[in-house]
Amino acid sequence: MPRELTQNRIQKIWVPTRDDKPAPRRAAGAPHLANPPTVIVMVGLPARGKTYMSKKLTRYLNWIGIPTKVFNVGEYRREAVKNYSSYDFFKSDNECAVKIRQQCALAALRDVKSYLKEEGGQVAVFDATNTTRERRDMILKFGHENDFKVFFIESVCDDPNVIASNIMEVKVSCPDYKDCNKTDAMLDFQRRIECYKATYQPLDPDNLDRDLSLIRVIDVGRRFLVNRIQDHIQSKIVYYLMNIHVQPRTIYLCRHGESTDNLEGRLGGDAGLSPRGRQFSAALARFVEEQKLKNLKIWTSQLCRSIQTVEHLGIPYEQWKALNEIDAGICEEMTYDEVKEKFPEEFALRDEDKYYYRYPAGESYQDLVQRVEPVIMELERQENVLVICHQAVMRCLLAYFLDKSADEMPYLKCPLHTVLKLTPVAYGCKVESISLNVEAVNTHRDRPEEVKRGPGTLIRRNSVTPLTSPESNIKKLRIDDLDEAPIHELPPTVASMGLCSPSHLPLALSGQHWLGKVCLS
Ligand code: ADP
Ligand code: FDP
Ligand code: F6P
Repeated sequence: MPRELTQNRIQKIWVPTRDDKPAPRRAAGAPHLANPPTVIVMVGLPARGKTYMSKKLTRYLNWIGIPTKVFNVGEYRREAVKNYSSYDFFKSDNECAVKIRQQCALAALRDVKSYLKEEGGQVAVFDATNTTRERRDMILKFGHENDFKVFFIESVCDDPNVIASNIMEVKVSCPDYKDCNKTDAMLDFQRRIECYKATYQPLDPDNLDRDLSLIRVIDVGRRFLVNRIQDHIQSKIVYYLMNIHVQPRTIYLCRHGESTDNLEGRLGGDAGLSPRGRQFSAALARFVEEQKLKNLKIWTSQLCRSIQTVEHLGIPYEQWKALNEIDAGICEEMTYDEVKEKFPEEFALRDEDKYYYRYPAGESYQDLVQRVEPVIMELERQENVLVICHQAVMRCLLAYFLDKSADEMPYLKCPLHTVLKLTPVAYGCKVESISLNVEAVNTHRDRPEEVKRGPGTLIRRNSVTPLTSPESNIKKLRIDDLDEAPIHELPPTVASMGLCSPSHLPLALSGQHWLGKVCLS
């Protein structure tokens, strides 16, 4: 018998009306979730862009609504070994250090497991070198035992200039080298890479690894080898990795100039610019000229106010329907006060959950993210681009670049007549806000104070790693056992790091070795 349906008031999706019958119990041994979680396993020598890809991919997956988190084994190791002394630690015959590294990997896998089984995560990125077949077999076994899909991403690059510039960009300033000058740090890191090379067994999709799901990213994305893609998420990951690049560039985001509807506080519509809106468009033309950018591309929406804004620039531009403002459905062209008066329940529902709230016959921020995803993908492919769009659309784009959660996105501040300049730096993005000094109305409405925010109905996290999370009660590797070890009993390399004897190592790193509170070195 088909069940009766009710429309969910926030998302306007039809769902079965609740009845009192208990949910069917899953028989023991029955197959688990229809779509089991995925562990992405990074593979490659140090300084091959694994952390860069892990973080960037995680940001993307979270933004499209797939809860994802990075587990960086380097951070677990730095937590366990406070005072890194030299590349000796990474020698394959340094038995004590090998054990520590193994335990750090196990500890990270334990966190992967609780993230995917208990915390609602869908994808975990296991960011370590994973350069030996033994390590990868261990991860495959872990995946099999827990019903997780496993997908490998290997970065292969032997260009010494690329490697040296990667080390210079991110490694010489990492906590391992806090008391070290850049030249010594560079040298030590290169020797560390040599240690890994001694035991590196690359993925072998033609033979030993032919049954694995994997992508090999070769020479910073010049070539790719893809094997056995299992599902939609994996194909999205492959598509994403094939579109990103590392060339320096700048992305500029702004809204159209002030419109006559903005002056009246009206939502949506297709009005033209106000006199101040036209002044902004002239100021934007001067600003673009001053930036002296090579091959700047300009994209607008298909709405009158954004096209009028760009027309002043006298530069060819591209119109994207995907950049049109959020469709406010039955509330189009009303002011917030009119919406509150005519549709008080809808107005309150939007305040309750602005990201998921869909206007009747219109869109939600969640819908917008789907609509602008092709714009993000194309932005990833391009170099310098200026995007002239709208308040809600700009918030969606900005949330992607700044790794903002679904909860924060609809309240990001994107004032009129202000350009945001985004420049890629290390693992993230620098943002500068440049006001072009043309007055405009304020169209931002803050989150109402009285709206209570309990835990959301769906997971809405941004991509933080457990050990760097700003949240207070996140797990942290407890290293008391290591610190209390009698240093004189240790092998020389380990003693110099103020470490443990093997017998003091928390061998399986069980749950009780993890405590609350974050401590960052
Ligand atoms: P790893 O995690 O492999 O030790 P990182 O991610 O910390 O290396 O290295 C960051 C650097 O790698 C950045 O300078 C970035 O530009 C560069 N990078 C990004 N993707 C790649 C790639 N596919 N191959 C080589 N280098 C890359
Ligand atoms: P990272 O450079 O990102 O800090 O250098 C390799 C390294 O990562 C070490 O920090 C870390 O101990 C190691 O990778 C983790 O991977 P393995 O367990 O594969 O050694
Ligand atoms: O008010 C300008 C505007 O771009 C409207 O067209 C649009 O409905 C609104 O901003 C989106 O902002 P919010 O989601 O905060 O209502």
